[in-house]
Amino acid sequence: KEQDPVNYILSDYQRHSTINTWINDMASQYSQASVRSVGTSYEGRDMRAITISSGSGRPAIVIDCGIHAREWISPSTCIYAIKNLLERYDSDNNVRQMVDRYDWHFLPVANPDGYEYTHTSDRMWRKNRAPTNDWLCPAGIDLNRNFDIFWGEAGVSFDPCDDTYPGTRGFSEVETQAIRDWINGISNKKLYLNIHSYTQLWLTPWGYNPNERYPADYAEIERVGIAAMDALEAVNGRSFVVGTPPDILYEAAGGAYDWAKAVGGVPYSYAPELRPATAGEGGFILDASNITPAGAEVFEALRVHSEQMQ
Ligand code: ING
Ligand code: ZN
Repeated sequence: KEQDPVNYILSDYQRHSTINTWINDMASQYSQASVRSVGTSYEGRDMRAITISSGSGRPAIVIDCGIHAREWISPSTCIYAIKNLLERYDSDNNVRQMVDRYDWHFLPVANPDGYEYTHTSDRMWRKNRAPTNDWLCPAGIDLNRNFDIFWGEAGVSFDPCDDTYPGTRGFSEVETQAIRDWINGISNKKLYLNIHSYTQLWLTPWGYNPNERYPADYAEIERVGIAAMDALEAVNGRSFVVGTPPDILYEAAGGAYDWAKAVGGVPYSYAPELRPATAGEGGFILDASNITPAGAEVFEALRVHSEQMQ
């Protein structure tokens, strides 16, 4: 693993420090890649992002993974995309087009404290590890309920012991502040993905909006999403459903992708739920043999997004 971190990286789910080291390795190996720190988690971990760009003035695609700690297939899929965009740039015309058309910004582990906690203490942890005001449940805010967009209005519990505890106010957490500032610092954004697992959905906006059921440009968001899911399904035969959380899952306010579209100004914004389809297949605890096939099918969806967005 020390000798060949580049090929080791997709063989299993990796620890946060291994992923951060790998990000630096990729940036030192490939001229199109550059690293930046977007912030520091509550427990002091570096939230490290990577940008892939072959020129200047391109529109941007922004993708974060692992905002929920236990959804391990999400960070591995970000890693797959970074690796393939860089390694296939010279040999694959489709990949070259993806990189020549867009600047790609990835944050592979958006919740590093929670992610490490799922490796060391509780595999089913979802939230971050910052303190609450409840001595019975002294830590854990749901970062995907903590964005300041209809904060706390739906799909949350104000009991700090619960998985959907949204904190005491929008953007109370250093991790959501860092994600917000990272997105705000990128210009000309076209696509934002906030990647989760599981149940095989490609969620469209809005997760919650008391003023309108669908954004005004919903038909276009749905069109590209369906085209991307046709390509995803063609890779390994797994089907994904496109739709809004209130229509096909449950409504929830304070989510990253609602904020990215409504306030961050990103026109195409989705919250994918990756494999598996069901709890019976493992749910959040998905065998590592899924890393490469899940990465490959999502990569095809990314290719179609990059080709079809107007
Ligand atoms: N699912 C998402 C969640 O945060 C979601 C689904 C995303 C709903 C965005 C509404 C808005 O609950 C998982 N698995 O976390
Ligand atoms: Zn999630």
